Amino acid sequence: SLIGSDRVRAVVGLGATGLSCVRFLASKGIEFYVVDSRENPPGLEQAKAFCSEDRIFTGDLDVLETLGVTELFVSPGIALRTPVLARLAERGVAMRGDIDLFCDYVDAPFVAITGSNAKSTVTTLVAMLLQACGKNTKAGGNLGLPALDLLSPGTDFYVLELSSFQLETTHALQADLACLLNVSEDHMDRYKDLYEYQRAKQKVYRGCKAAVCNKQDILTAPLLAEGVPVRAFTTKSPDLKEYGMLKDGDGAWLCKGVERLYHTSQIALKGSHNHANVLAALAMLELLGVDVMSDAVGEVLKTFGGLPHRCETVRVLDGVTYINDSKGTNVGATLAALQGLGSTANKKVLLIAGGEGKGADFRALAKPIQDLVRIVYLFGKDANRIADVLSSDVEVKHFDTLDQIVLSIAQDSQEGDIALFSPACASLDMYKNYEMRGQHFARLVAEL
Ligand code: UMA
Ligand code: ADP
Repeated sequence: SLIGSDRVRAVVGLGATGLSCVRFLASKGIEFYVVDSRENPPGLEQAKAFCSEDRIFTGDLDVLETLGVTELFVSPGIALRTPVLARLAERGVAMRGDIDLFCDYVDAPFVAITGSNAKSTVTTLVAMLLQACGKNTKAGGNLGLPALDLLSPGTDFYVLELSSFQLETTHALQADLACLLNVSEDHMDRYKDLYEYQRAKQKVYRGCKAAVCNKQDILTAPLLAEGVPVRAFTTKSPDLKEYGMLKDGDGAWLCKGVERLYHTSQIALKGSHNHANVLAALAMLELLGVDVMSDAVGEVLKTFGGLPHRCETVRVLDGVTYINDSKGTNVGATLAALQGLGSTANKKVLLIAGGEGKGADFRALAKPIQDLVRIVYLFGKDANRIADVLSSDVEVKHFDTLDQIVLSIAQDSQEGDIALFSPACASLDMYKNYEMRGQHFARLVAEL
C-alpha cells in the first residue's frame, strides 16, 4: 500500500499510462518524480498541471540514479531490461506498474483478461454483456483508457484488458476473475523466448478467485489453489462444465456441456476464432453470477459484430471482399484470420502482410498460406523475412507501399476472391499505429 511510507517514487514514462499515474498520485497527495527518455513525451504539458517542473526530467532515464528513488511506476512501453532500470532493480528498487496501483485502490470486483490475441474483442464483449445485464461496468487497460482513469464510485464491475508488459510490473493482481485466452509468439523483441513471455501472461491468474482458460491451448492452463473455480472453453465438443461447440448442419451450437446455449446463426461475430471468443465471454459471465441465457445477453450476441480493424469487411467490389484485419499484428492473429475464413476460401485469398515483425518466427504461416492463398502481397520492414519462409509454389509480390498493393489487387482479383489485409506485423515501421494503417487500407479500397 502507499500510505504512511517514506518511499521515494518516480513515474517512468509520460504516455497515457504515465499521465494516469501522475494524475492519480497527485490526487492522493503523494509526491513523485517523473522521468521519460524522450525529449518531448506526449504527456509533458498535461503533467505540468500535477507536478512541479523541477521534478520532471526528460531526455534520459539515467537521471533516475541520482534521485534516490525506492519505487518506480514503469510504463508498459519501457522494458524492465533497460540498463538503468535493471541496475536499480538489482539494488532493490521496486518495479511496479499502473495496474499494481489500481489493485491497491479498487473497491469493486474486477475481471482481468489477457492473451496474445482477442483481448480487446473479449474485453469489449464481456463489458457490453455486463452492462446490458444492468451492471454499471467500466472497461479499459491496454484497450485504451488506462486502468486508473476508470476508477469511480458506483461501479459494479471493472473489466481490464492486460498486456504482458502490464502484467510484468504487477505483483498482486488478485482479480475476482482472470482469463488467459491464448498464448502465441508476440513481442519477441522484448522476451528471451516464448516461455518467458508465457510466464508474464500467466501472472494474470495470480491470487485470482475464479479463472477461465482455453482447453485447446495448454499454455493457458492455470496453476491454482484447490477450490478456485475454473471453466475451460474449446471450439470442439465440450466435456461436462466446459464451454464448447456441437456441429449442426452448416452451423454449430455453442454449448455448456450437453446444454445448447446459442446457435452460430444467432451470433453476429463470424469465424470459429470469434466463436471461441464468445464461449470465453459466456464462461466468464457464469463465473460472475450472470444468467448467460437472459434476453439481454442474446441481444448483445445478435448485434455485436466485432471491433473495427479486426477481420472487418470494408467493401465488396466486383464480387471481391476486402477485409481489414490491421489489428493482426502477430503470426497467431493472421493464422486465426486465415483459418477463420475456412476451407471454402481455398486459393481465393489474396493476402497482404508485412511491417515490423518484432523478431517473430513466421514459419507457422507457410502451410496455411500454401493451402488458402493464391497471391501474397508484401510490404514494410520485415517483408523479406516473411518471403523467406514461404513455399516456392505461392506467388509473392513485393511493393513499397500499400497504395501500390491495393491497385495491384484490383487488377489481379477475380469474382469470389477475398482480399485479406492481415499483416502479421506491427505497423510502427510505416504508421503511427494499427488504426492509421487500417484506415489507410480502407481509404485506398474505397477509392477503387
Ligand atoms: N517510450 C519511450 N520512452 C519512455 C517511455 C515510453 O521511448 O520513457 C516509448 C515506448 O517505447 C513506446 C511508446 O513510448 O514505444 C509508448 O509507451 P508508453 O508506455 O508510454 O505507452 P502508453 O501511451 O502508456 O500506452 C500504454 C500501452 N502501450 C504499450 O504498451 C506500448 C497501450 O497499449 C495502452 O492502451 C495504454 O498504455 C493504456 O493502458 C497499446 C499497445 O500497443 C494499444 N499495447 C501493446 C499491444 O497491444 O500489443 C502491448
Ligand atoms: P488483442 O487486443 O489481443 O490484440 P483483438 O481483439 O484486437 O485482440 O484482435 C487482434 C487480432 O486477433 C485480430 O487480427 C483478430 O482477427 C485476431 N483474433 C480474434 N480472435 C482470435 C482468436 N480467438 N485467436 C486468435 N486470433 C484472434
